[in-house]
Amino acid sequence: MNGPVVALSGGIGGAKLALGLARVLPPGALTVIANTGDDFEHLGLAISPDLDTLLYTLAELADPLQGWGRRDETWNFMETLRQLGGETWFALGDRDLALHVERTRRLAAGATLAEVTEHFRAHFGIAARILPMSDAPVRTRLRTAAGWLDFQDYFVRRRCAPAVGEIQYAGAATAAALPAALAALADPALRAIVICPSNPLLSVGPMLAIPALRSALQQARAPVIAVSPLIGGRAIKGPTAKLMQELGLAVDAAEVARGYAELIDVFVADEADAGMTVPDGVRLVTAPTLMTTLADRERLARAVLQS
Ligand code: FO1
Repeated sequence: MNGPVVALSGGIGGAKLALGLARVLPPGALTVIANTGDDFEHLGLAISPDLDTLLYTLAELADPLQGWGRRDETWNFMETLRQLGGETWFALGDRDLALHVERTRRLAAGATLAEVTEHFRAHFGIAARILPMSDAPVRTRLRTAAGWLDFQDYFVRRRCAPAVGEIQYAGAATAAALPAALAALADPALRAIVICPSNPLLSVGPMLAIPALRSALQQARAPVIAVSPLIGGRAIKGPTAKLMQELGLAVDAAEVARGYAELIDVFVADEADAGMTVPDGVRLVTAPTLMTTLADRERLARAVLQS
């Protein structure tokens, strides 16, 4: 049956399925709620990596290899910054930089993060809605032997090397969920809610740590469908498996499903994990979840919507 779909997504992996969903659904049927726990201020700029990855991916402007940033990029700013002795551990392409400068200007002028994102979505001609999980700051932080680290310091600067003992979503407990996100989740015509295959701990966790978002999923009449970010116990990209191991969690899809237990109706896992167990009340669906090509993204999106 038809009807709107809401997807919860972080950066690269989630954005791939978001694109697949956007391409198989009628224009305007998809709303993506994005993680903002990776956001930070850098070089005086307000940077929202997962919102930007979703904008570029849904605009089909994303760098196909990196997954983040733009494919049509030049690097004069970074090269000159390096020559000037500036901080260059976080790569900002020239075109990407313009978006951060404009977001920073609009925020300083009093716009909300949702308003700025809406402006960029319209500019890129993206049919799907892209909503930050909140306009209030939520910051993922990680406790390591080197002390508590901000997200991008851990993820980019230190390349996820430090062992993590604890993850904190600072601000999530008091952050107001974006009203438009709650409205989308409460839509009686909703066909499905999809938790994209983003890192459960780093990208989905911050969203589910916002009380109103979590309860919106619990109360949703539409089926909640989570897609596994692991295949055969391995992450396609990023530190999911390493983090789960460091936090003493089983490193497999069953653990991910357990983490979502009271929120989801369906768990979509790769055929490699067909024998896995899922919590009571959760239905297991298996499908190829590796998304290398655009056709893969669309195929998985169809499998999710038909699950
Ligand atoms: N990730 C990296 O691994 N290295 C980078 O230099 C980097 C720069 C960057 C710039 C803008 C942006 O929106 C994202 C960027 N990312 C970079 C990715 C980002 O750190 C991650 O995609 C998310 O925070 C995790 O999903």
